[in-house]
Amino acid sequence: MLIQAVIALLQAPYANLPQYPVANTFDPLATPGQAEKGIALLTIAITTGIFVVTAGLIVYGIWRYRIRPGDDATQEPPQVYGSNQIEVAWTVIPILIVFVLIGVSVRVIAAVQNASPSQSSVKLQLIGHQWWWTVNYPQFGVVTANEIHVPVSPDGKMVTEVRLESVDVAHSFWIPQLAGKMDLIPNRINYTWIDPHQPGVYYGNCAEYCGTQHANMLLRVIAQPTADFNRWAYEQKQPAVDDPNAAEGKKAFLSLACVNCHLIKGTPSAGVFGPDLTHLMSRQTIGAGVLPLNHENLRAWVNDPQQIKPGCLMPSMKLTGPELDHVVAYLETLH
Ligand code: HEC
Ligand SMILES: [Cu+2]
Repeated sequence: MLIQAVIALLQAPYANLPQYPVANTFDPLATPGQAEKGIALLTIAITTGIFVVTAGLIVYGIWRYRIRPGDDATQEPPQVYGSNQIEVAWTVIPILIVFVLIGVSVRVIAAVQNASPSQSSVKLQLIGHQWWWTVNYPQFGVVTANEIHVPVSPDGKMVTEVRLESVDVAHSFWIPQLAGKMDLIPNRINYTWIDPHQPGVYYGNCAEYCGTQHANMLLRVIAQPTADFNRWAYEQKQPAVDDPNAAEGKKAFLSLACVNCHLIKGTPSAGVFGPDLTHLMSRQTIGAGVLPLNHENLRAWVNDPQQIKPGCLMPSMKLTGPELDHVVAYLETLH
């Protein structure tokens, strides 16, 4: 209860949406996820059958031909060599099983890949970095990081097309309840799509080992009613808030190397090596899900990200105490 209350508090902006933090492949809530669950169940059914038959035969053999009183322990049992029927059977049956599984998988892969999204689909470009995600909406002029907002698609019609790219190594997109896995590969463009049938916050992660902080390369999909999604996109498109109360922090930020790596729309800070910070405070987490976004965590992150996400590609900027306070105060105005 307490933990849930704390989580709800931390995620206040979307507290009204159901959370799906246990990413359960067997409880899919989007069309590609449902198709993939079908393959998973069929594979489990077939392999369970194989296990039961082989384990059963082994147990039967052990029991049926066990040593009994009066057996001569020095005497070898009769040796039987070769049986064409049996050899053919245990070659052909596994081949058939493999082809059935290939056929079913190919059919689902083709169905997901060839589905032609409607003209009205939301187009999203997802770029993998060590160890975070750029989330780009070219249609709306919106760039953000680590959190994907999409319209909910109760009838499977309001589809979000996801174009997957990588700037460094291979990553993989996996939101177990929606779709995946689809790799993000350098110098290649892959596509997939999602159509969450219910509003909610769906958790996912990078599913391809991509270096030290691979395990902290998390991703969230926030599926909202279309009107809420449009409002979010409109707000994200705006340049950063320019709060005069944070002028000192802004000055400090702009005088530091932060500007080489971070973009804050409407300021001279135009780096793209790190996440876009224009609407930092609209997100739920920092460091691609490593910590919830709140004052303490943000301060600790800016002070030394290497303490929180060792090996991540943001160095400690070694700010002095007052400088750190000002910069964090400025970041906290970026709603
Ligand atoms: C060398 C480039 C670089 C510099 C300089 C840099 N950062 Fe970063 N920053 C990054 C990278 C890369 C990440 C993403 C790290 C990750 O999640 O693995 C990041 C993440 C962040 C985040 C978390 C964003 C999010 O949504 O997860 C904040 C806040 C941040 N930086 C603030 C700053 C501030 C303030 C400064 C200057 C004092 C600064 N950064 C300097 C590269 C840099
Ligand atoms: Cu990765």
